[in-house]
Amino acid sequence: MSRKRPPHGQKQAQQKELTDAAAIKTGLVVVSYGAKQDVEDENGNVIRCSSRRKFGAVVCGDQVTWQPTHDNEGIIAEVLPRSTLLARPDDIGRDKPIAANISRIIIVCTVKALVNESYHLHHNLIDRYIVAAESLNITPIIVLNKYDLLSSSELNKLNQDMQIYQHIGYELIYTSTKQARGLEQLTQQLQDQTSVFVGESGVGKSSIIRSLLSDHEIRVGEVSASSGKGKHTTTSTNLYHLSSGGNLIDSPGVREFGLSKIEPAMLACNFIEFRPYTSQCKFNNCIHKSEPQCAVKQAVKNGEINQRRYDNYLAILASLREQINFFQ
Ligand SMILES: Nc1nc2c(ncn2[C@@H]2O[C@H](COP(=O)(O)OP(=O)(O)O)[C@@H](O)[C@H]2O)c(=O)[nH]1
Ligand SMILES: [Mg+2]
Ligand SMILES: [Zn+2]
Repeated sequence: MSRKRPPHGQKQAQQKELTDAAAIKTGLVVVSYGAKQDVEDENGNVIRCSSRRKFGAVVCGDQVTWQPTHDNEGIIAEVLPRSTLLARPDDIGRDKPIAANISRIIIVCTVKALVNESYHLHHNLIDRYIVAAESLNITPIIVLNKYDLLSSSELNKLNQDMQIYQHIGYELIYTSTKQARGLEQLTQQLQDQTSVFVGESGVGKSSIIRSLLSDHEIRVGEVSASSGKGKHTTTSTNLYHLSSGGNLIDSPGVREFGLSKIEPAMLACNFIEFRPYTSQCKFNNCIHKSEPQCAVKQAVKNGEINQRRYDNYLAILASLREQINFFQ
């Protein structure tokens, strides 16, 4: 399909004709290709729609109103208010929206990444994802996939390392799509929620989602995705329905997560186990780094706050400050 814009003057004539201006319908965006979206109507039919530029990005999970056009497509009339918006930074540090109205964030990591020599990088990544989720007021769930690849001694080490997350209150689920392990436990957490799966490429996000869906849902998603100007599920963000209730969003674009909106002074609130201590610091603008009489640092010393989580706090704090210097 040509991407050329119509020459000046023809634009008006080429604008899509609405069938009936009064026929405004509601719908849910199930695939977003940038300027076009697939919108699911109340009867489960999927309609290709265009959106006007003034809306900015219209993304998976958006609730919209739309009007049918004569060519069996539609035009999005309005994007309804969002409860949450997940974004990632683009090349120049601006937030690029990925998915809307999310109520669950599933952080996926592979067990191997957490036992190899670069495991601390992956712990840092998990903590970054947790911060991003907490900053949206969403409690994340940690999924450790490819359980089948782990030896029993590796499992022992991993169990010990990861206990901290369960200790501070996060759900931790070991999964294997090869052995169908952990999938029921995960499904329970996804019930009636709109969940987005985040994590590095290759950790098994799409595989897990496919294992949770019925054949029907996978087919519907694939047909819809393959009609999208040659794009397919590896480049577009897709929303699928769980047969037991709830939506799953698979996105290739959430390897990195937008932490850019977080003020350095507010970072500690997103480390939930720091919260009981932050109000006890001597200075109320304490960033828990080098200030005297800092209750958070004292709690680390006392072993009440995990040292590794605190180290990751400092690393994320430093990266937020770098971002600020870089983009100002
Ligand atoms: N051994 C093993 N491999 C898996 C598992 N889950 C996914 N994979 C493989 O990991 C690779 C990447 O999976 P994919 O779902 O595309 O990852 P994504 O990039 O996170 O969506 C594929 O080759 C999958 O077959 C698992 O539980 N165990
Ligand atoms: Mg994928
Ligand atoms: Zn402090």
